[in-house]
Amino acid sequence: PVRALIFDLDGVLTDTAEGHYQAWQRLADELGVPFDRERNEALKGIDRMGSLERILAGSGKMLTAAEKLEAASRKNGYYQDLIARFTPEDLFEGVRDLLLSARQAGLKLGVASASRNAPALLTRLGIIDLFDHVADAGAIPNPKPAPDIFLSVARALDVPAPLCLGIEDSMAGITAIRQAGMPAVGIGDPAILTEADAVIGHIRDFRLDRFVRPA
Ligand code: G16
Ligand code: MG
Repeated sequence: PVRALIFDLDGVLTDTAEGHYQAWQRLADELGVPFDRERNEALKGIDRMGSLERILAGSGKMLTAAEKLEAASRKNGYYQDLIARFTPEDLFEGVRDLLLSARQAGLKLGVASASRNAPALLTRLGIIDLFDHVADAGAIPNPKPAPDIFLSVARALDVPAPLCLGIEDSMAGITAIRQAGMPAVGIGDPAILTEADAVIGHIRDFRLDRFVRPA
């Protein structure tokens, strides 16, 4: 029986996946490198510098280390402008009820987001207190698709990995969950999230009684 739920944030609990996309698109346009929604799909769940490296790879554009830092921080500024006005209204439909009923059912709840903006965003969304643990993305050695972030949340929750259910919208994140030895629920398109054990279109369709059998 599942004893813990470990959620990704961006694209699972709220629509920041679109904000990340728009911020990268703006930066790519400024740098004059090719980028579009399809390329963005592979960036979901990938950390900030890793995303920039992927955008530059194959573009023919070379940046110095200092220029890369500046570009990554410029993207983060665009992104932060987009999420500055987020409130609890911006939670995806059903999220708050899901978290409350999961807690009531005695499940531990964690967040495994690659985003360094995650704690501030969870605070703005008014749900940070519903989680037993929120990963510190800056303190995790190997980013998604490595399993480290999910394993570190499982450890903090004191629940063995196979008894944690991971919930993700990105290919990199689903790979990370499976590598961690956890069952994975994908949010999005089953044709993209092929490694997930189950895929649903939206978090509002997450049914506790489907995914979490009673102990
Ligand atoms: C998220 C997004 C990624 C983003 C990463 C780092 O991961 O999916 O697009 O690049 O965080 O975010 P930041 O630049 O805010 O540190 P997740 O794991 O929440 O989907
Ligand atoms: Mg995500």
